[in-house]
Amino acid sequence: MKHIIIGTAGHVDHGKTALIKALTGTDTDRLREEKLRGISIDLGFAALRLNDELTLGIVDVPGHERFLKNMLAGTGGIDLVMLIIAADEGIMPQTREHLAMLELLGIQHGIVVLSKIDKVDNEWLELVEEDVRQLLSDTFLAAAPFCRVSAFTGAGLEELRLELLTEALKITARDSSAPFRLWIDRAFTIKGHGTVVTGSVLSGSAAVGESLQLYPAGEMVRVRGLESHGSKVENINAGQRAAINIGGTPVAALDRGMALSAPRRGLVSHIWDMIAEWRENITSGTRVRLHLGTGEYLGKIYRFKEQSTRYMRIILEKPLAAGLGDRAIIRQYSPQVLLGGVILIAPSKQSRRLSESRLLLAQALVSQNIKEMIRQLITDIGQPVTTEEIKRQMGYVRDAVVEEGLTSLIADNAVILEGSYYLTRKMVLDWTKQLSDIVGQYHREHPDRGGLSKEILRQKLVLKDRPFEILLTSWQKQGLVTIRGAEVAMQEFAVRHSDWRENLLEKADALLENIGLETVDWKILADKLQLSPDKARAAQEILLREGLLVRVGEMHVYRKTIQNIARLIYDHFTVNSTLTVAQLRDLLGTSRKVALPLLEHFDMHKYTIREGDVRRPGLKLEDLSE
Ligand SMILES: Nc1nc2c(ncn2[C@@H]2O[C@H](COP(=O)(O)OP(=O)(O)O)[C@@H](O)[C@H]2O)c(=O)[nH]1
Ligand SMILES: [Mg+2]
Repeated sequence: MKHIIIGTAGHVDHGKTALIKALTGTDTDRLREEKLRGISIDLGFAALRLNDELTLGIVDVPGHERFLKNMLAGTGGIDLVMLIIAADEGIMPQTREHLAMLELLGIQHGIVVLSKIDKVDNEWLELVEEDVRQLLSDTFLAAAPFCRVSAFTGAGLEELRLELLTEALKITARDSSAPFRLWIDRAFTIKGHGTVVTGSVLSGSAAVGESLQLYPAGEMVRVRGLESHGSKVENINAGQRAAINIGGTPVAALDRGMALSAPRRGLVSHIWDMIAEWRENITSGTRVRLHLGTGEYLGKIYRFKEQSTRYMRIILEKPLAAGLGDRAIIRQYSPQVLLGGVILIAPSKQSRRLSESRLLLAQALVSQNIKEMIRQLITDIGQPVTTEEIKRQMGYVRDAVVEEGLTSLIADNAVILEGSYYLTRKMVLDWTKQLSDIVGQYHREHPDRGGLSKEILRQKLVLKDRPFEILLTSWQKQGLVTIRGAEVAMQEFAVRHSDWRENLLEKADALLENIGLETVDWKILADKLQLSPDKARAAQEILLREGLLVRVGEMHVYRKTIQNIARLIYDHFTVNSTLTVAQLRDLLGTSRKVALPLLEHFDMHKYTIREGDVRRPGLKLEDLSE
């Protein structure tokens, strides 16, 4: 069973509603006010069963310019349009305006209907048709079939039915296996049943019992029941009109313009970047109305720095839930002149410039190159990203299409899969280069340290936790880095560093053996070990950390020297009961300036105990007896 949604379009009073009634028996003017005034105000709905295989959902729109907002709400979801022009009046302002909107919305199929032919003679009819063909000559309707009908006499209705069938068969049905999406056009309560919303199913399908996400708020709702054209059904599919019972959600919380969507699809934002096609001159800061799906959104449009008006940004007064590639109409706020049509790219980033990746994404979008869209989307996101997130940001494209694209990009080596994250090859190369720059510089500045803290590295690379861990593991596997505890070192450095360190520790004792009470600063190390100042400072840090050098006051004293002095003190106490600073000074043949911090060091390590001006033997000193 194929499902197609058709819409009417055309100037007010040109016989749209009468024609739908003649075709289907349904009067789509449901409102009392519509009946009273004899004019369509809001959308009307009807079904036309053409054969067992094909039922058309019909959306009848108002033609009056005051209700253009409603016309747009109805036209957003149609596959095929009937452009209706009254034979007696011919082309009128809304004939042109509707035609322009249909073009901007990217509608591709249509039938031209000359209505009320009972009111004119043949000669006149030829003239009008000539006019209309001229108007349509460079539009999507240039080669569309023409039908001449009268809703009153029934003339031409059979031919029209036939044309509808022929055209509907030509149209590729909307994708029922894509993610579900429906723009809400009405919401009401049915006593004892709860809240019902209606709309045209743009893509996907939904079944009773399923959960859908209500945008823009994002809450989950459950499908309690489904109807299409007044009959209960278990499923609804793309291209069908649907009434969905969503139970407890209060009607007051619902509005035309909201959407029901497969969970986690599309994005919600107040600010969107878009590709524009303008029919008027546009200035930055213009207050506008954006019409997308069944909704109308007020906002202002802005130019990007150094960009033409081909790409612009819109800042809306309320959040818009949309997907990559959604088409919308833009009208001036007041008077409500049609300004142009846009294709949404993505919610805006901070910068007032259009980034190169976003520009490339836009170009791929216009040329409908799915593979390139995916590649540029990943680049534009700028972080390693999961399939789930790519699908969400690709809008309402079928999962399999996204998966195919990714597989093919991987085969081309344009995209790389690390863990469950995708990133472009260029991103990997860029991050790897940044890694060696950042960690390399750290090693140069801190040759004594084993490596850079992981967390600092993550922040410098501007990566999220999970993706960072995954990249790091991959770098480790490639032998690029070594990870020790919470530190990362370039493998090269780590190897060199540890060899050098081992070597230093081995040689140190022999070199410092006779150093005595001299402070071992980096200059001595540079001299004795033939090191550059940087390396010598590094060596000093390592020796201090490993305990080969001991900080005593401002001196760095060799460990064995300290042990020798402790020995001297031990010997001293075998014949004396106290030790003074002056005595130690004389014992060592040094100055008071050196003896005092030495004694303090021994106090601290419990070799001596201070009592006023003298020291007595401490507990630790016992260890030296043997
Ligand atoms: N003579 C004639 N009048 C028609 C025909 N179709 C519609 N009308 C009249 O034209 C007026 C507008 O019709 P309607 O269907 O409401 O136009 P809409 O605004 O395009 O929906 C009404 O008064 C209709 O009775 C037709 O085929 N022949
Ligand atoms: Mg009407």
